[in-house]
Amino acid sequence: MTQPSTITSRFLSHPNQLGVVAVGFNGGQCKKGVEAAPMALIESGLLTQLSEDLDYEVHHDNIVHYYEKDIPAEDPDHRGMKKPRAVSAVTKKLSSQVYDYAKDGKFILTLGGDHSIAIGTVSGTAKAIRERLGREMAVIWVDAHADINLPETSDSGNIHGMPMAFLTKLATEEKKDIFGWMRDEHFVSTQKIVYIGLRDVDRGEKKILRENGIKAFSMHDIDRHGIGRVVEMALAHIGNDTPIHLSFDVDALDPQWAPSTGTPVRGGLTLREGDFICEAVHETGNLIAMDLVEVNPSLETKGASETIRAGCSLYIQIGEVEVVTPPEEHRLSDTLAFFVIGHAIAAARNRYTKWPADFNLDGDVYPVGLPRPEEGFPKSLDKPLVDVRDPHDWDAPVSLLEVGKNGRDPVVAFQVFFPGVEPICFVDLRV
Ligand SMILES: [Mn+2]
Repeated sequence: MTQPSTITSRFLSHPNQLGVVAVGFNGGQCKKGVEAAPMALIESGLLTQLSEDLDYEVHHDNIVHYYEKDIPAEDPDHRGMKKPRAVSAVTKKLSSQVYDYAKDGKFILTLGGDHSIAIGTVSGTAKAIRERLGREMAVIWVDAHADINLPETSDSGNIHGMPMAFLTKLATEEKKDIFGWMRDEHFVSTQKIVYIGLRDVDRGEKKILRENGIKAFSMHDIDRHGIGRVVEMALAHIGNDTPIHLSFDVDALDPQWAPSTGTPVRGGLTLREGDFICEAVHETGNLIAMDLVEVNPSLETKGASETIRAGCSLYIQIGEVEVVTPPEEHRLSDTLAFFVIGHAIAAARNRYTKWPADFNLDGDVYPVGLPRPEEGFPKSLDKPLVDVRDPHDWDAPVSLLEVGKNGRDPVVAFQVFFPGVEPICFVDLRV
């Protein structure tokens, strides 16, 4: 049930225009297949969905870039880094591609590729934001890994484990053809980056995070506080007046949802938690760019389409959310719930066309979590029939999930979306 975004963007002059860069690059790691992800995402209808369902004006050159011409023939290891010149040349080019869209105030979507490409995407948006707004940008890095190894602390030498180090200037290199192209305008501050989803951090990386006071929320923190609170804390750390670049590594998700990725780690985010991060960050009005990386359709081919679908789901969250007034303490009070539900019932009675100006709540309403078995609750709530949302006099998004029959009585179920809590589902049996 996708909806055009109603979020007001703070930092984009053309928030409804998407600059899309498809980056078929795998040189930051050693497994083939990740270069095929952009095509797979596009073939699964991602761009069509963004333009037709979410009303974005998609700007895309209709090319998946493989950067063959930029990749040097000779590329020996340097300081232990594998394919340093290839990654450097590709990210340099990508940085300027991203910058070209971002300097016009478009929203940037990048389809990766392995995570080394973030050296290009983040540096491109950071430069554009500095020029356009004279501001520092923040980065939310959703990942199982911290990707902040220095060349010297990396065991593998794969640069997809180092992009954060180069982007924060913790790793530097003089050689022009090995990231020596990066300038002050391309970097981000260690105080403006936040991690979510970490669960496989190298010892050297832990030291780097600690010594630089970098904010990181691990899966442990998510278990302890819940995803809603973690995202709130992450956003609070960044501050409300800061443009955000969201770099999402699909390996942040548990392999159950996204098995087809180069370095899967068990114990990750649910797809719903991943979606929530994208929604909640978009909802701030501060999101200016998003990358999705490390989808590798050739690994775990059984799970490939699932992984691609998960990837599409993450992207389309930039349209899904609507602005709502967060209820006190992020908990839906009974009164408020009944108020919302009353509207939904009334709207349902009005053939789902609009909210009535006034309504009477005269049916009993029960949260789905407290079913009365004798009433025969509908088993499946996953088939949306109609979306009861009309913000004209009430701005809580309510989604009618299913209308069925319970004996002779119609059954209505709906979900209420508030930031910071899982969607709350209700069923009414006596509409
Ligand atoms: Mn990563």
